[in-house]
Amino acid sequence: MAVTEGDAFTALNSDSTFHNVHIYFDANHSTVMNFAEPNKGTKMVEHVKRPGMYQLRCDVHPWMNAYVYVAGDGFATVTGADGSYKLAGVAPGTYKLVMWHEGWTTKVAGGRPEFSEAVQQTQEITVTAGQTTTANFSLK
Ligand SMILES: [Cu+2]
Repeated sequence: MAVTEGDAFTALNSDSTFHNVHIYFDANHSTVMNFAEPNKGTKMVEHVKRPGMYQLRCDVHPWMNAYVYVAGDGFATVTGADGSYKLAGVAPGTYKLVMWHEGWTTKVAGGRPEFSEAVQQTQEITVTAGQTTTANFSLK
């Protein structure tokens, strides 16, 4: 998911089993917080204060893994199932557009599936007033 700096995101345990939400700042893999959700209905609400990519893991269930991107400039989105995306309300100007995709090949290390390195691509784009700018990325 993608959020903006200062936004809150919620992790709700909807299962009748113990989970925890272990949040790492992805740039240096340091722990930001580690929150136990022992019961169904336990909820963690986190206000993210530092832009960047965060990885969320459950230490109980090694296959449970997610990423949250915190946009410092207020512009971020997640693609739809068909890969399309839209960023609205961008002021005219020239920008660096970054596409990030988590790794999709796995190997098992210590009982936890480890994904390959994320893929990141960058394009310089120019947004013109009253026009739609198109920028496509290709993953191979
Ligand atoms: Cu879990």
